[in-house]
Amino acid sequence: MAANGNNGGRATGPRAVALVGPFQSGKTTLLEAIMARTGVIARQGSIEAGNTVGDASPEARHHRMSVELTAATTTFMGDSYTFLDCPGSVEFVHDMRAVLPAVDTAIVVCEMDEKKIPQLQLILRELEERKIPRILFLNKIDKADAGVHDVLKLLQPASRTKLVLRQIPTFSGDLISGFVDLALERAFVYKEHTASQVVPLEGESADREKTARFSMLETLADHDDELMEQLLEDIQPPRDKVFDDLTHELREGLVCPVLMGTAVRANGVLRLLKALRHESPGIAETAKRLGVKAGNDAVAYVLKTLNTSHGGRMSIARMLAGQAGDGTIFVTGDDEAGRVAGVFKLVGQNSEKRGPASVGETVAFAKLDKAKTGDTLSAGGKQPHPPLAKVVPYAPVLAIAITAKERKDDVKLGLALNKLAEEDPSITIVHNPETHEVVLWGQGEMHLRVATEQLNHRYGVAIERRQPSVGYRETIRKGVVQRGRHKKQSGGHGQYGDVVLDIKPMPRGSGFSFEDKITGGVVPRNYIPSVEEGVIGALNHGPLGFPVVDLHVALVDGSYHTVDSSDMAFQTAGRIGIAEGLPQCQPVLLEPIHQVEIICPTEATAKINALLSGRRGQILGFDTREGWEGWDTVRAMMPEAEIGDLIVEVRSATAGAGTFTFKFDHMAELTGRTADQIVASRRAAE
Ligand SMILES: Nc1nc2c(ncn2[C@@H]2O[C@H](COP(=O)(O)OP(=O)(O)OP(=O)(O)O)[C@@H](O)[C@H]2O)c(=O)[nH]1
Ligand SMILES: [Mg+2]
Repeated sequence: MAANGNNGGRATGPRAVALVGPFQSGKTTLLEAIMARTGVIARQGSIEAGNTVGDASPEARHHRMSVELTAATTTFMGDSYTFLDCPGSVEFVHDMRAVLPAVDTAIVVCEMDEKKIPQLQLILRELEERKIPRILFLNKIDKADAGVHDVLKLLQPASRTKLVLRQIPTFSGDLISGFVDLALERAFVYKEHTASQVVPLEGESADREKTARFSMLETLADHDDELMEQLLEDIQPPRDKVFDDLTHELREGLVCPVLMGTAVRANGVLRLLKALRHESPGIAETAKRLGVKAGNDAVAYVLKTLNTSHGGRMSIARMLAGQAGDGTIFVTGDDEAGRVAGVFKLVGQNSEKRGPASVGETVAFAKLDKAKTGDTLSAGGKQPHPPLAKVVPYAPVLAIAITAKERKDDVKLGLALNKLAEEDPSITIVHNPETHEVVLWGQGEMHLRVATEQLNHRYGVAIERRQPSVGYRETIRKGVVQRGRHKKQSGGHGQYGDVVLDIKPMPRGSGFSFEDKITGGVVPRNYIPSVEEGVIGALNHGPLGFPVVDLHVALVDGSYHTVDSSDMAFQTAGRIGIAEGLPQCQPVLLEPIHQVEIICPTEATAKINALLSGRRGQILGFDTREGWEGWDTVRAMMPEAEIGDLIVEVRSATAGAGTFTFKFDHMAELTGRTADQIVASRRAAE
């Protein structure tokens, strides 16, 4: 078929294949099975035993889940494959999203679990939008029952592309004991950790095979008129034609085939590898999809940059054109990314030094000190290659304030945080100048927990974490005219400043303004800026303990002393005027209110509404989410204090699929018990 660019044969060159799918569906176990099947490891390890190739970091082992990308290169029937095992948790989704642009195919590992369908839908969306050919691998068939017949009914709603069931299970009693491959028309029984055995296709299985094969062919015929005619005329299409169609339609993204198996026993793995070998596209198609241009000696895309614990930086990258090895100087945009000092083949955390990398290969380059996750690297040629993909991280949803446990680590912490954010752009670091807090923003509780663990394990900085402070303010409800007098006469040079301030509340959002209403020079010109400075200083800390906003202060009167007056003295007078005036102005607390937009599967909308109302949210409305069947968008106004851990509850109400964005809207008065508590705890902290 012309579509693959190499005359109908298999794709050539080293492949890159992403293992993606909902949380805990068995991706890392499947990687393990593939490594065992292709002879990289002698025996298949397990998540439970903590001895898998993937998830080898202390954080992943400890939490028994993937918390970052694992890359592993192997050979199958003479071809090289790098598998990129991505975390399934939505909190670590950026590691998956950054990998996808450069892969040839994604294997989407999923389960017969209704609860995981929205998550599956999110992942398939991403693949559909990036036009990445994808194969579903229905895992944990060992746990499935007869309900498995409804595979497509369960899974199809998650995919906008038509699914084609390539295999059907066969049973021994109630247990699934094997499968029929509908393209090969051959029956297999599963054998543990070894190739399935071919058995005669007969009896009830043969009948089911006929029906299932017919519906597979019908789906393929949607894009092949000749096949449609053959079906209508009851002609058996030749096997080669069926394979050609499967290949073509997978590569073009017209269909998404579904295979099945049991990763823990390596069942179904060989057929999956064969489907990859024969049907999935290769580097030629991927380079074309990405728009790789001629003109550079080498082009590569950085799937992930990481700083290893022994200090060096490793960049996992796929070669999309040319060749690169020791000494290659890569640029990214107009900046130098660094000079390659070591090319490594990766099998999880094992790295093996090797020669130069050529097109299609996925390797780790050492010492590209400025390469970041998602960068396009190029070498040679007149101009740097333009960026091949842009993966904008999702906005963070949860924050913690952190400090180094020991003061001496402050500088180290700053450096480590920068590295962390370069590895994982879905982390952001914000310095709050008002509270002097370092606030770490991320995608969820586990994401932030792992980030602090990494700061400790990899960078040697022990961390203390706190709730970040809410941006409370205060304002006044009525005005006052207040004198502020500063007078000190203790021998020698005295201090004298005297002002009268007219303090007035202003509408919400107007901030602060200062006005000079002095007539007749009762306060000399040159001291007026000092008065303003003193006023501003005092407003940083109002009677309730917070910065004061939305007020107008006019300097209306005062007096001075020819010898004792000074800038300092007038500053102090201004400060005293405010400090004594504000308590008489009925100060009131203001809290930030944000506009929040939550997206969730429709069945969770009622729960989300209740959740928001329970957190002092004011629902503005809800709608179906445009372009997303089965999803809603809920909009609400929410106090910042209630958004703090909102994500935790949104995720639990939506089986992990829901999320939100928020932006500041306005400040609102807060009174009553909640306000009293906030003020009391502020006082206690001072
Ligand atoms: N019964 C059964 N359990 C499986 C199978 N594959 C994986 N598991 C189990 O499912 C759990 C999750 O497996 P992982 O391989 O870590 O899943 P994952 O998709 O990599 O998880 P994340 O990367 O954290 O999303 C582990 O307890 C595995 O032992 C399978 O085929 N059958
Ligand atoms: Mg995993």
